[in-house]
Amino acid sequence: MDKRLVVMLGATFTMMLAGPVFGWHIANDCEGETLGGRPADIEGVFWGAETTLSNEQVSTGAQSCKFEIAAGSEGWPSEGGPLEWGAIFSFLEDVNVGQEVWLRFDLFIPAGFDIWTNTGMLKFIRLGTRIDTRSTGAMDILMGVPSASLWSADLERDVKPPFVASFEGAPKLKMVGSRPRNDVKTGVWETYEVYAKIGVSGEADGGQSIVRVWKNNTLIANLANQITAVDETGRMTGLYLFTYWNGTARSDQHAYMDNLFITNEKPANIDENGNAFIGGETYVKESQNSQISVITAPKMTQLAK
Ligand SMILES: [Ca+2]
Repeated sequence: MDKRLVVMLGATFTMMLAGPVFGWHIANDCEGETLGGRPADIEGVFWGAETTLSNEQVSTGAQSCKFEIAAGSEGWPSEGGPLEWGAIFSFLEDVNVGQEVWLRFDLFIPAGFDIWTNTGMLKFIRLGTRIDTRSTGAMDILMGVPSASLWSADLERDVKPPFVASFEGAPKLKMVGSRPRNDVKTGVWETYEVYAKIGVSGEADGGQSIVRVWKNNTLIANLANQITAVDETGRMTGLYLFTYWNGTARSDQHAYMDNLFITNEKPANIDENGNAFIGGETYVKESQNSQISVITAPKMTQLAK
């Protein structure tokens, strides 16, 4: 059979299996409404009870979203809520196995912010996941507590990374970025971006799943062995920003978020490694020699001979 025909049939069959993907995006710049008030919950967006529109620090326009948590709070009280710390953005359509999602936002962490929890990790960027029958927790990007040592299964040693990735559906810590180069900087706006392709096995293991993390447009993790689903009905359902503080906050804390963008459509921008990403302006330039937690896929062997 003609080689090109095989490739075309393969592509058509894949499209039929996956079905058409509805392109969507979510954008939120924290503008409008009432300065000092809590932004309104709309269309799958749920703001923590302690969120206000602020002009104390601004990335775009005249306002940002200020997240607050009081000393002694869990942020999302385990006795049943309501959510206090952070926000939830439901995707406009679930991101199923084989599909992709990109998200990016600006974050301002003030000087003195206490990155501390009783697990050694502060919940930060959380992608909610489920299968047909139940929740499978979040695909988490967490801030590493500076004083805590964490066990890396990939490296088989204790490490102190600035960020950690772990999928609650199959927990295993993966290091994201390196200290001090990629540490959370205080008193300045920084930009975070995450890409995920959903799958039950990693690209590096012949599957589809991969997670990438950029900080200030620099790739700080390329996790090609990160699984994101426990079976073929797996999907991502939304972004949970912060939301829960393990062991409760030791003192009052706040942070500012602005310029959020989430999309399932491949962005036109390409990073310096050739990966599609949202990209755009940043306030901080990461070092050109930024160390990346790279877990590479094996070189593709020629498909058709
Ligand atoms: Ca804004």
